[in-house]
Amino acid sequence: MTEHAGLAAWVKEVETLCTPDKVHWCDGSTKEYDEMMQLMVASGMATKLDESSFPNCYLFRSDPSDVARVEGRTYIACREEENAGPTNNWIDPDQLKETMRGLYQGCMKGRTLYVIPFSMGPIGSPIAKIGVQISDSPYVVTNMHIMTRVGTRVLEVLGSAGEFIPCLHSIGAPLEPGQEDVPWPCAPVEKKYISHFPDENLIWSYGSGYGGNALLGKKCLALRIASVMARREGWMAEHMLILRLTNPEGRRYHIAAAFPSACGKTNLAMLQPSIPGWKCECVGDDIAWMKIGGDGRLHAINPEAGFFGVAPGTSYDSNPMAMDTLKSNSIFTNCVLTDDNKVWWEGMDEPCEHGIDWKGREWTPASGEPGAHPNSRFTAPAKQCPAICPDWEDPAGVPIDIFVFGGRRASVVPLVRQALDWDHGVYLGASATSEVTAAALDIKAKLRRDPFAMLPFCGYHMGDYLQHWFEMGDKLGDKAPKVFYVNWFRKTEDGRWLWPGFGENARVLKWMCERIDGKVDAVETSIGLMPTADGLDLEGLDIPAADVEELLRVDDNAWKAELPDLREFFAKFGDRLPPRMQAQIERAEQFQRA
Ligand code: OXD
Ligand code: MN
Repeated sequence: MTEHAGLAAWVKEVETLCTPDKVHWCDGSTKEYDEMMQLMVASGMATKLDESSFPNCYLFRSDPSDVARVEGRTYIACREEENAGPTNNWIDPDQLKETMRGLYQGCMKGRTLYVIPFSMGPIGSPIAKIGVQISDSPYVVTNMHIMTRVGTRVLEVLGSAGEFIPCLHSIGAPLEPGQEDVPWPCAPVEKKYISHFPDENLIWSYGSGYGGNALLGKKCLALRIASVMARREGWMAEHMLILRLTNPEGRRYHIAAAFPSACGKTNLAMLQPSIPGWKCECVGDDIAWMKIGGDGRLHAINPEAGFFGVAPGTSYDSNPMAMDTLKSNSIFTNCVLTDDNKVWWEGMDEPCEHGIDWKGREWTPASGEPGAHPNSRFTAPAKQCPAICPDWEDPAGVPIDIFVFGGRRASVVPLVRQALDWDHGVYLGASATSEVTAAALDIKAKLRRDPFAMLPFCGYHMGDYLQHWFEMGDKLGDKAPKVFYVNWFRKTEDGRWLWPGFGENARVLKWMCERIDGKVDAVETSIGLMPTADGLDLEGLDIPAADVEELLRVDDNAWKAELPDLREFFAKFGDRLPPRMQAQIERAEQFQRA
């Protein structure tokens, strides 16, 4: 319970509206977690995995209609429609609340209302924020235990009058007396709403139990609502991993990097450098909150406490650190259950001959469908990562030296380039594109523009967001991080990867570090500063010189061909497109015309 009158009143109000059978205030303890898991095993929602291989791990299967974030049902309900901008769905907040109140009416009947006090960021950090989620899903409670800092300590910090962000969540599946429950209750898609009321720091989610729709600390609070707060208060909430790189002399560099989904963000966050003497440690894999510190530099914290990673493709080969993180105390959702009670997914090191697929059906490789859903996930405690940075919970955060943007592009975009200056860097972040699938080289129609990888996560007008980036640069002055753009995914015409990626990406990060220390020269081109022929450390890497040349080639004609589409994209922002962005587009056009 709480001494906070505002919180107590809100919980009471929700209780009256949603009419649960019981109310449970979460204390965040291991006992609570274990009891909740036992409850879910007993109800058939969870399967306990083999204790010797996956100690304290559980598998869940979602309803086949509830497997990912639903961007089409995600709303930014600010007062004025124009403040949501062209990249968000908008509904008038009063109208949306009326619709949702109708849905919430009696929606927790037959269920328990859980009150989950949580901190995004180390409890008490000046950069952290407190949220309180109400949910009727025990699955959500256990995931929140891993992904955030939950419990009584948070209520203590909140005290009797502290500020918190209310996050109301219901799976939208009331139980009538005598009605049998299903393993994954949820509402049909047309009744799902993931709603944000940024003018009052409020989140209402209804109908889904999955990931970012339901674990409201993550995308809803830490990105959509926080991005609005950050603009208001002069800081940054970004869809970025954070890592620390240490060179052989012991000098540390902190990198924050934004990539759209499916570009290997978690892999980069847990990179194990292939180059001798360099060490990489993970601070966070998805979200960075950054504030200007007393030293004038930008300091970043990871507001989360766990990883909610995409399982397929994760293996000892691609990401040994993630594999070692998830082997205990973790939750798996929509993976294959093997005959010996372990989990499996496509791309894991060993093949699986037989098991139960994510839909609960018998599965073999001959089934003709993936056994694990492509968006199947592991929820694992960050502190279990062998490569976790010892300072990952430092309340003051780590000082950021380098920003990296990127996307998945088979052609055109070189392996790495450095922005000419801050404004050019903002332009690079804003013009980020990625292929939705890398299956073919003919990619024109499949490109998704995803500025700063924030397209689904920016809680306000993207034009204003770009302006905020320019203004942060002005405040940071010469202490601003240097900006780079990478593309690990270049292919030859016949579809061969040009760059080995994974641990070898450290070579590219090393070049960035040497650039900021003034140790290596760069060649100025129309698209930015490129490595010289011998700029990248390729020692010990068996890569043909012609491939390196291709990876660093600037094809002015190809860049020129990209510009009309880019201009069209930015035109959507209308008069909210910052003049400084306009100037960058014109600069690019002039270069490409020359
Ligand atoms: C995520 C995403 O789940 O970006 O992190 O979609
Ligand atoms: Mn993400």
